[in-house]
Amino acid sequence: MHRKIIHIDMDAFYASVEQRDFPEYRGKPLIVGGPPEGRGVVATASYEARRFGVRSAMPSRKARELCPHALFVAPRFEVYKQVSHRIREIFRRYTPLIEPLSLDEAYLDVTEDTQGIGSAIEIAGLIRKAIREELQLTASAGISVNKFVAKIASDMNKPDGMTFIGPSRIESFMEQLPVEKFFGVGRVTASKMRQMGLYTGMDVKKLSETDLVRHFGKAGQFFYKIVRGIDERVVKPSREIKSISVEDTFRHDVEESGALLDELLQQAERLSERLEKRQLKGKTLTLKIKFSDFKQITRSRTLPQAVADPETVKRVGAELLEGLQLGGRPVRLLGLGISNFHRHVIPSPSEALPGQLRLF
Ligand code: DCP
Ligand code: MG
Repeated sequence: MHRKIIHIDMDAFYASVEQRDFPEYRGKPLIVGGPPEGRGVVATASYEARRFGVRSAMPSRKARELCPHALFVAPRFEVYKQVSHRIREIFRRYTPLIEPLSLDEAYLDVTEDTQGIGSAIEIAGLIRKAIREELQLTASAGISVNKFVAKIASDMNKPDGMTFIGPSRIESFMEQLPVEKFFGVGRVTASKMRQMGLYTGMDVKKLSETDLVRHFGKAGQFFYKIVRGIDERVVKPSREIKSISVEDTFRHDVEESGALLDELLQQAERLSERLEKRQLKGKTLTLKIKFSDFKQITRSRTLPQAVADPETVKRVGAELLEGLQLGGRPVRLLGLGISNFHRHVIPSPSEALPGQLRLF
């Protein structure tokens, strides 16, 4: 049973966002990065500038030599981050298994077709369409049965393209692949490989696993497998924070309502601090209480607006506590949490259509 992995990578990401937001940059060689007068470097360049040889990480001074009429603009990271969140929301419509590699790039495991779309190629197409229509940006996609091949594939028809490499093509694809494209092969390893006469996957395939490990250490094991089209690395979803809470188990049970309120107000302070540190705001506040007999209750309130400030957290927390009418019942644990940070678009299990994809 093969997995279905999609790798999505935005085209000339920062530059495309700038060209989207400022029509006067469209169709022009645009460089996002440090100014050419200083010692800055190019973060990225529009495809119009790439024609002149301008590349990411190149000194801006050199970029201006190559393309004297290029426009230089400073990056707006906050905007790129927001766009990145919007892209991830689109991904989530099709799978919860998303592993972002950077703001503009992610692996998706769509083996389980939660929406009943039918094929991974179609899913990739729908994602690219949504990105184009909702964000006015283009993305390229690679589709295959593992991460390695999907990632290389997404680069093959850039910009605004899509490449599918199915199971039957993987081995021949890997055989012709230059070793420089291997995952984790830096310049040092690549030149060592060339010295050994290893230029393509086919060359590497002729070596035994023992030989590869002798020459390249642990990476040798990976090379042995990858030239045979085997990459078992799973798509690891980034753990998104769903809630933040603080709680305390008291050394002695607390019965007095004033003392309990004091504890709660302290917790509200701590909770608010943690939220602000992470720059999060949430709509739902939850109070949790465990009694001396270990029975536990929670009470939540959802506010019309997301909050993080200590005053609101204290006020709502105190109201929740008051509403409980504890009447001196001994409390062993008190906790306060906040959740509901932003709207999720993952379909609930009842809406999701279970089932497997037909083979691509
Ligand atoms: N980036 C950067 N410095 C680098 C490489 C990239 O600041 N050395 C930033 C700018 C890019 C973004 O990360 O827009 C995404 O990197 P990519 O390598 O995916 O490059 P692009 O998306 O710009 O272009 P491509 O169309 O080749 O994906
Ligand atoms: Mg990109």
